[in-house]
Amino acid sequence: MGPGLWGVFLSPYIQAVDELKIKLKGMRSQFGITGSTSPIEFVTGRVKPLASIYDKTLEKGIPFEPSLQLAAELQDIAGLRIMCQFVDDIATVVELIRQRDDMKVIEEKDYISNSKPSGYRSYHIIVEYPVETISGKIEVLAEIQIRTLAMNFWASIEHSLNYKYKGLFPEEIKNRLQSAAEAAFKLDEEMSSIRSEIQEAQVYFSEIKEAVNPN
Ligand code: 0O2
Repeated sequence: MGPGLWGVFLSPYIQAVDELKIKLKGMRSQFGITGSTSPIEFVTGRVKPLASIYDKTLEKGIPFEPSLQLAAELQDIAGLRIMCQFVDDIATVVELIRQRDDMKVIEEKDYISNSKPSGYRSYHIIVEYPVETISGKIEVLAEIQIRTLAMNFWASIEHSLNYKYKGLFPEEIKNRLQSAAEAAFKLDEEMSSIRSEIQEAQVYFSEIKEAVNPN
């Protein structure tokens, strides 16, 4: 397979990630405009690198070539991530996504109620998203991961260690990661319990900012 074919195969995914990033960031700014606190802290997006696509095809035992099978089995070639301050914000964001009619929810995976054995916590939504191309409409799958800042902190560190140790953690690191996951969970609980105080402070500071700089 030459790179040309991969370029053609991946281009609607690039388009989907670009569009979805704008749309999800748009949700965040709309909360800002209406003066309410946003359940979205920040949004990131990426197209899965070819090397990771390759690793996934080995894992799944499918051919490494641009195909309908690959598009159906790798549901996170287009990947979006939404970070929230509080655990409760995740349900709000999930509902906002379910209500949209520019994307269709295909599947939801709740790794918050059921965390992975690694300690990973996050809420995943697979959506079908239509991309308009010069040769017509293409429906692509995209994975939206919704998590708190604490869940994201843990996952990004675990992800880079995973890369370093190729998934084979020494026992001590594995145990430390599990206790770090527990600490992140406790941090989320603590933050939720003082949520109202934090939000009152945020409204107070944004009013001061507004008064000082009305534009
Ligand atoms: P990357 O580098 O983020 O792209 P699948 O592997 O997709 O067939 P599954 O379990 O149905 O199997 O998919 P899942 O778990 O819903 O989504 C996989 C993605 O979730 C991963 O993508 C990670 O982004 C994230 N994830 C899942 N488990 C863990 C974990 O234990 N630690 C961390 N840090 N992230 C996790 P990739 O392709 O594995 O990696």
